[in-house]
Amino acid sequence: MLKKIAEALADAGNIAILPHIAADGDAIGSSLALALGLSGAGKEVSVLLEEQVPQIYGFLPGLEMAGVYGGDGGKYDIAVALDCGDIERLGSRKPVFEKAAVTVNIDHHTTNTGFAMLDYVDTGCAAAGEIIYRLFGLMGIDPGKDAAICLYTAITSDTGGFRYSNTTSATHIIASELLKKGIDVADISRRIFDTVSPGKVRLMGEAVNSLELLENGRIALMTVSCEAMRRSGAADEDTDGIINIARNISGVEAAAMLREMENGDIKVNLRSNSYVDVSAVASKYSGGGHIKAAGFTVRGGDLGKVREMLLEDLRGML
Ligand SMILES: [Mn+2]
Repeated sequence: MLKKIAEALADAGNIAILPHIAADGDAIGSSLALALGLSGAGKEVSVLLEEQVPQIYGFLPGLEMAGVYGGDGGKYDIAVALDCGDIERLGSRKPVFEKAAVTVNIDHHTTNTGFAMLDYVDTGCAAAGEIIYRLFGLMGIDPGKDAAICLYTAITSDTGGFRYSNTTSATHIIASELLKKGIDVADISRRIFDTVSPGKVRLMGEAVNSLELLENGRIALMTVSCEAMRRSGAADEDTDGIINIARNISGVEAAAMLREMENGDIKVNLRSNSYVDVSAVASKYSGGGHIKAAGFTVRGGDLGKVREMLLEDLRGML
């Protein structure tokens, strides 16, 4: 299937690349890498985003090919959904995808619904970036330093710096190849993992203050209200990774962060450490993800009720 996708891309003239909403390092990194590789092969490529690129990814090469989708609705030979578990993850860009002559879905989420004409889902890959690296191999594209920076960012993001259980021997082999392109690993790592905005630090404080340890410390729950979000002055992207504060507490198996959105929705982030399958919990609420990292959104939910439902699900999985 990946070969089929490689052939379809080789035949296409103009290509749209669509990372998931609230794009993370893997979604943005793999999209920009693919854009760089394909434009180097003479294709006309646009990366259409749902929102502005988070500041921490502002250093990535290829951003000149990316922009926030404005609803103009161009028609593309191929639209590629990247790192998207289902079609709803395209948000307002769904029509762009559906109007394309050929639709492609490249992903690594276990909950992927297979929504394109050409679906390639490899749950054994730690990041969508690994799949893009392989796709380059099939297309005879040699990633230059710029694409290598993007792919390394994608892979290091989704593996938490090669620390999560999704990290495989292949992950390291690909990273090794990327390092041969002369990328500055220390610089990328510092930008991705060690740089925090003042708003994020304050938000961490809010999250820690809300922390509850339940079921003999096996469940950790954090709640961030609209009010707390406003007080901290944090941006949306600053919520990224905060769940790890709860997950990392010794004795915790399942961690959840409930966030009240301005529009009344409740956004839930889930993490587990060894045996709880949080993607199963997320799927129950039409969300998705991976076994140890997943999430879902309850439209117009009540924070207290969502908390109760979720706790019941998590208790049942301990
Ligand atoms: Mn990913």
